[in-house]
Amino acid sequence: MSADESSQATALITGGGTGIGAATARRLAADGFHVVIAGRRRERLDATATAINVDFPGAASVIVMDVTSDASVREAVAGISRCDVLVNNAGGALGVSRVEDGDLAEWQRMYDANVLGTVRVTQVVLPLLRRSPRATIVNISSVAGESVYEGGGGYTAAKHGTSVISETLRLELNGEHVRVVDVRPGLVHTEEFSLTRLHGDQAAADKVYEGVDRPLVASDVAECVGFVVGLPQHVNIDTLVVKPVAQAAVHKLYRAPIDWKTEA
Ligand code: 8X3
Repeated sequence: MSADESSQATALITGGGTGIGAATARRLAADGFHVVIAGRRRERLDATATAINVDFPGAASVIVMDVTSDASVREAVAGISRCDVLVNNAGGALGVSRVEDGDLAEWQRMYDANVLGTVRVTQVVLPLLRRSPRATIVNISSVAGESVYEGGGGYTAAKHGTSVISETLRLELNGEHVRVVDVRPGLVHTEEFSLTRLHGDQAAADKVYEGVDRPLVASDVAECVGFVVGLPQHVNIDTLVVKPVAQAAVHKLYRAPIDWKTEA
């Protein structure tokens, strides 16, 4: 990062190459942040940064980071001299098996990314955040961090872990100026979430959203992140649960058209 960039408020977004992470990077860039987009896949990171830089010249840079690796996180964060906002977004779901036949390797990977990844990045970035008057940690959890459903055990266990970290950290940082926000989205139609969870089965991934009139999209969640970050520093939204209107509860999904009384 150049000297110029370090004078600008900076947001680090993990899992920033696609989906909610990429949309959040775009939203925070629009709000005047320099956004450091972190993730494993350089091509995706570059494509996202390039698109953001077209609209907000110079706003985005990329950093290759695997949140499941101590060395990778340390090396990546060593290249950052300023961080005002950390968005721990990297994570995701693998599989929909029942507890009795869940693939423990998948459970392990979900725990590593959603739980330990969040902790690992937070530990390394916290010293930078503490120097910022806008210090904010936004953890992207899920409604799976507060509810459970059949076939969701591995993911719900991991996301409960993510949410519990937010709650614990907020207690531990009490007395400091650092905000800790847990964002819990429900059904969000992104390119990769369900496809990854369902091991690349596009037809099965499409079925997740079938008939749902206006599931959330990544930019809806990004809007929520922009909102919580943009509030005055003394205002901490502890938990922000956001679902599409069609999803009244994690298992209550309306799969038919809704009369919106207005154009889409
Ligand atoms: C994704 C929401 O309902 O698939 O975080 O668990 S759900």
